[in-house]
Amino acid sequence: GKDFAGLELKPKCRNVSSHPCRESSYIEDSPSKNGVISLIFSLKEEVGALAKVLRTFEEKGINLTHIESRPSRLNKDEYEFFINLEGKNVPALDKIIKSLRTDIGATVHELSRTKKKDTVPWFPRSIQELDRFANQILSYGAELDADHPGFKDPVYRARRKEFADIAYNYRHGQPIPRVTYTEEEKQTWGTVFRELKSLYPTHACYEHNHVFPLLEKYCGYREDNIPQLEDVSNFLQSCTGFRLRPVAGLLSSRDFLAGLAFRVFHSTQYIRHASKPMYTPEPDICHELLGHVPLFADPSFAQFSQEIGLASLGAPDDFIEKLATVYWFTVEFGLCKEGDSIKAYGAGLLSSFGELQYCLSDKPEIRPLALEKTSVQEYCVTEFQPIYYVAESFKDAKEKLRKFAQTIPRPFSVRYNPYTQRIEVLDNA
Ligand code: HBI
Ligand code: NLE
Ligand code: FE
Repeated sequence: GKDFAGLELKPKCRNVSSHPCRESSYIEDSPSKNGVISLIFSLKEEVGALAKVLRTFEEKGINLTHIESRPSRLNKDEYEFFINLEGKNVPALDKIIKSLRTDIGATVHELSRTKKKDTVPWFPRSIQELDRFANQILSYGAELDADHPGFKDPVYRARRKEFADIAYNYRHGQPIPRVTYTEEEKQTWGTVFRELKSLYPTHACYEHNHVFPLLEKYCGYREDNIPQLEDVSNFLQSCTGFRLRPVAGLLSSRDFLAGLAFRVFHSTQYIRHASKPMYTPEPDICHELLGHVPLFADPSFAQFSQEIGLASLGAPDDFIEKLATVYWFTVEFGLCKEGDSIKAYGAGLLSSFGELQYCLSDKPEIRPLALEKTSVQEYCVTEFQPIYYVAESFKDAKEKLRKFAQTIPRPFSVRYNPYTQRIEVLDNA
């Protein structure tokens, strides 16, 4: 089961987890779900007539999931059969229907037929529906749990449970509960803050350096103070409409990306273990506040982030995985050009004073952002990245993302209505 103490690390290689609502179609009350095909056919009453028909299905390897019979009302010497079958092998089915009609002389009515690709995974339509994600925290492999510096520390585990409870109980619209951080936690923050602040002027992108002083001025960003999510969320709302909501741990990529469509960023509130301030594979409050928040205050970057989220809504699993990879190599670990130099804008870099130095050294490989390739690049989530992708600008990254999003096989398009805070679905079918 789940470890609500939250000592769960990212899986080594991330993938899309199943969603409780995954099985339901977005077209509610659709008569036929998940590629189920229903047929009625009628046959003259005759020994072995039905067996002959069934053999045809058997030969083509089609699985029947339901069968009923009744005497025909129209033709007294006929029987009608109502069947459901799994719509996997559609070409074979077309042949069968033809053969039933011509070789056996059956009358066949197709009651319904939906192709599997028409079934769209559930996604939230209103900002309040993000409350449904609260209990969908991923649990991880035992090997990673055992690696975690806090794994054997009962005080740390108990503390993580307190943070998890805040997130589980949170509902959209409430103020984010304020936390009194311990002396040890403040010390950890202080170390991370001090080290990073000395690197930002040379290593962080322009936008990050532009916003940082505002966070110091308005949100209590200081070496001796861990800012409160509520204050930061209010600040972000006034800049770009982005808001934070507390989360107990890692969400599935699908859920996490869906939040971005509403300009909602799921933020952890706990801090990394004191023994390893330089780098942690998990998101923590340092990562969210120092890495992500400054960029969500930038309008162009905020829009880029939201568009990844919009592209993800109702997308098939393989596409979610690609978008999560794009997110990884941009929002988390992106580099960008600035004149003749290269700077970091990825939050995973801007929150790790180990990796921030490493990423601009001559050790890693650097490639231009190209989403067909970037979206399928494998990566490891527990070590410094061996490869980084460089964007020309946020505007350029956004244009590339838009082109890429057009390749999603979706029978509809979406847009966000900020007045109602709802997703509007435009049917393209
Ligand atoms: N969940 N809480 C949280 N924070 C993240 O940064 C996060 C996540 N779930 C998935 C995820 N990141 C990545 O898979 C992205 O690639 C989407
Ligand atoms: N490695 C980052 C850090 O130490 O802050 C966190 C990355 C979270 C994806
Ligand atoms: Fe992150």
